[in-house]
Amino acid sequence: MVLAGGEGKRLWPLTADRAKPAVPFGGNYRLIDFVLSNLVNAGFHQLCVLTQYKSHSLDRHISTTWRLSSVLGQYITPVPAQQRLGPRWYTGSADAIFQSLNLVHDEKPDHIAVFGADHVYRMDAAQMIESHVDSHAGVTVAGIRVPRAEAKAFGCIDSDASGKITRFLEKPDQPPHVPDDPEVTFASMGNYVFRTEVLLEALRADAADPESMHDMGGDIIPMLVDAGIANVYDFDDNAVPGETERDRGYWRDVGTLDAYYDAHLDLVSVHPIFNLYNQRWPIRTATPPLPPAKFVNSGTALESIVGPGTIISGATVRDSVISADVMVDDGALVEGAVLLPGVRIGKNAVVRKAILDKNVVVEPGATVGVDHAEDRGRFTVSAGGVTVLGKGVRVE
Ligand code: ADQ
Repeated sequence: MVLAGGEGKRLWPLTADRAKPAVPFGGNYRLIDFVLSNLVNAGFHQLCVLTQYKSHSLDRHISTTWRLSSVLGQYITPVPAQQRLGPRWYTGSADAIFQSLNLVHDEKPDHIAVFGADHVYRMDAAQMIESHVDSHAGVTVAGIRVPRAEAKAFGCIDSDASGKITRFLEKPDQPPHVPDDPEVTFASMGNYVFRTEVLLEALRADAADPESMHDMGGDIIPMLVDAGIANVYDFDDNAVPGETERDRGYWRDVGTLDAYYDAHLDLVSVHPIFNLYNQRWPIRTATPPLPPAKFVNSGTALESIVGPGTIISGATVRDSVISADVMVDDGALVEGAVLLPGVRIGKNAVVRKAILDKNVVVEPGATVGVDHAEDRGRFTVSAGGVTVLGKGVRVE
C-alpha cells in the first residue's frame, strides 16, 4: 500500500492544485514515480495507492502511466477514500489503511508493505521485506541516518544491536542522536512492512482510541514499539543494481520548497549525487509524445537537464532543470531554476533561483528572483530565498 493522500502544505503553491505525490520532479517525473519504481523494480506488482487530497492529476497519472497486466494478476490502482466506515474522509494515514482493509481481505497477504510517496530515492524494497520476514518482527521500519538538525521533521529511532527498536519518537523537539555521533539521528523513512495480523490488530486498537490522531508514525509505530515487536531495517544495508559510490544511500524528503529545490540541484551537477541515468534500476514514468529538445540561435544549456519538446533559442540556461515543452526565448537568462512543463520565458527575461510551476509565462524583459523585495510582494519566496510561482502565473 502506498500512502499518497498527503496535502503537502509546505510545498505550497506547488500543491495548490495537486496532491504532493503528484508534484512534478526532475524534468520528467512525478514524486510518486520514485516509490512505485522502487516497488515494481523489486518485483512487487500488486499495489494500492491510497489517495485523498486533490487527487485528480495523481489518479490520472497512475491510471495512464502505471497500468500493469490484469491477466498476470498485476495492478497498480489508485484507491480514493471510499467512506466505507461512515461519511468521513481519512482522518490520518493509519485511518486511510483502516478504511481500505477490504483490499487486504481480498488478497489475504501474509505481510503488507506500507510505503510513503513523497521521497526521492532508489531502494530495492525486496531486501527490506526479506529482512522483515527473516526477523519475524511484527513490523519493520526503514531507517536512515540524517543530520540531527533536520530530525525534528521525522520519526526518530533508537535500536539495540539486534535491530529491535527500543524507542520511537515522532517528530520530537529534541531529537536523540546515534551513540557514535552527536550530530546524527537515526530517522524513519516512513516505509514499513507489517505482518498482516499485527497491522490489523494495531489498526483496530487505534480506531477505538479516542485520543489517537490515527497516524502511522505518531500512533501505530509507537504502539508496536511499546509491544516490543518492532525492528529497524538499516537503509545503509540496501544495495541497488547500478548505483554509484556517490549516489548510494541517497534519500530526500522533499517536503519543503527548499528541499524540493535542493534535490533538483542534486541532479544537474556533472557527477550528480542522484543519478537518473542508472538504467539498471530505472525510475519509470511515461513521457508525452514530444520531439527532442532543440537549441537554436546559439542558445545553450550547461549543467542542466532539458526535457523533450523544449526550445532554447539564443538564450543562456545554467544549473537548471527544464521540463518538457518549455520555450526560452532570445537573450533570456535562466540560472538555478526549476521550470515545469509548458513554461514560457520571453526575450531578454531573467529568471534566477526560482521554481516556476506549469504554464508560467515570464514576459519579455521581466525578471524573477532578481529583486527579492519585489518578489516577496508578488510571489512565494522560501526561507532559503527561492522564488516560487504557482501554475499559470503571468509575470509582466
Ligand atoms: P510525514 O511525512 O510528516 O512523516 P505524513 O504527512 O503522514 O507524515 O505522510 C506520510 C505519507 O502518508 C505520505 O506519503 C503522505 O502522502 C501520506 N498521507 C498523509 N496523510 C494521508 C491520508 N490522510 N491519506 C492517505 N495518505 C496520507 C512520516 C512519518 C515519520 C517519518 C517521515 C519520513 O510519520 O515518522 O520520519 O514520514 O518522511
